[in-house]
Amino acid sequence: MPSNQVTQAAVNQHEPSNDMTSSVATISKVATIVVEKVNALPSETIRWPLEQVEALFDLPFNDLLFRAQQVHREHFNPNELQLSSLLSIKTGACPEDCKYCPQSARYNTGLEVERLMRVEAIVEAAKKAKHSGASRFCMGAAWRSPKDKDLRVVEEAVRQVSELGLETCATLGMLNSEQAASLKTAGLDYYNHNLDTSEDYYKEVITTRTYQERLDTLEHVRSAGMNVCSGGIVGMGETRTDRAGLIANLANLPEPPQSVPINNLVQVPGTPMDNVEPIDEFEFIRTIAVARITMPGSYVRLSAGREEMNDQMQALCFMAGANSVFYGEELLTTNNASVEHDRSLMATLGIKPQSLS
Ligand code: SAM
Ligand code: DTB
Ligand code: SF4
Repeated sequence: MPSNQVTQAAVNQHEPSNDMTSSVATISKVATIVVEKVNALPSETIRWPLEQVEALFDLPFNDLLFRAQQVHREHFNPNELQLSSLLSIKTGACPEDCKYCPQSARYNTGLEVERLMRVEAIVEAAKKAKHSGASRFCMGAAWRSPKDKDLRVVEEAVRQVSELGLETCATLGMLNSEQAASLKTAGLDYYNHNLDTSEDYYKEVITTRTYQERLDTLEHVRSAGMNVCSGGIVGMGETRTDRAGLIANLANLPEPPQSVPINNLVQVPGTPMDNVEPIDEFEFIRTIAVARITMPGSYVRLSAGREEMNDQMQALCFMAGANSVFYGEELLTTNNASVEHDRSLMATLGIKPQSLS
């Protein structure tokens, strides 16, 4: 409510008085009401207060899944899955210290470092992904942020992959507004940049870039007119409140991300997060369901960690509202569920890959 309406409403509650003392008291009381009302106005719209997201997590499992499935059916065909293929176009030797990541130069994970791939090799991989049935091709680079000369190479790859009739996505680290605009001009459809976890837990996971820097990159991507792909990782030793905080932060962005990857930590020997207590499977499914309910129009992607999940677990994630997966034998540096297995699982469940219209 605009503050002038608040003022009028407040004034109307008070009769004018001839008594001077009482007038001053009245004016001061009105002023107090106005200030209180104005302070109560949110600076931006909070669609999902943390407590409400936590309350969803606390629902009985069947009630939560039923609600998620209802929301899912209102917005999507429940028997369709969006398939995105990933390619690591620049691997390892990353200066950042993300404790989950095998590509950080700070941890000894035995990973083979690879320089930025040539455009022709990237396009070859995209052709294979298309042939396997993917509709989107995501290019990932182990950078803190891209250098301009490297960005030109990625932009050429984006142009050529788009010409194959695939949607394009890239995840290259932090972007400034000029870099976002030039990727948009090259035809990039989606930019992936994850919040990863709650703002509170974030400092336990990454110290070399701030949460605010992540939000700034998302703002640059949104302002450039690209679709935002942003989600996080669970199973890093965070609490349920942290998971609720991550989902609330995503759902309360100026626009919910068009795509929300929910990764289950892939534990890689040599990273500080190897051997953390894995997340309970029902809690993982709950996280998917809460993402679905709070971001009804977004694609929720069952992301890393699928290779370790059995078919029943994946089916429950689809029931909870996941409608996208990473498809192809590899994620960036670790294995994914096999294409053959995914095809057979989709056939068993009567799920069809979403085609580009
Ligand atoms: N370097 C860029 C950046 O961090 O923005 C882009 C690539 S980075 C590997 C993309 C995302 O992969 C991370 O934000 C994180 O959410 C996810 N990721 C990395 N390692 C993972 C792991 N071991 N398990 C699950 N997800 C992981
Ligand atoms: C996302 O949220 N998950 C993908 C993608 N965005 C780039 C990456 C998963 C990486 C898993 C570990 C690896 O293979 O290196
Ligand atoms: Fe680097 Fe990205 Fe891995 Fe962090 S997640 S270490 S920024 S590649």
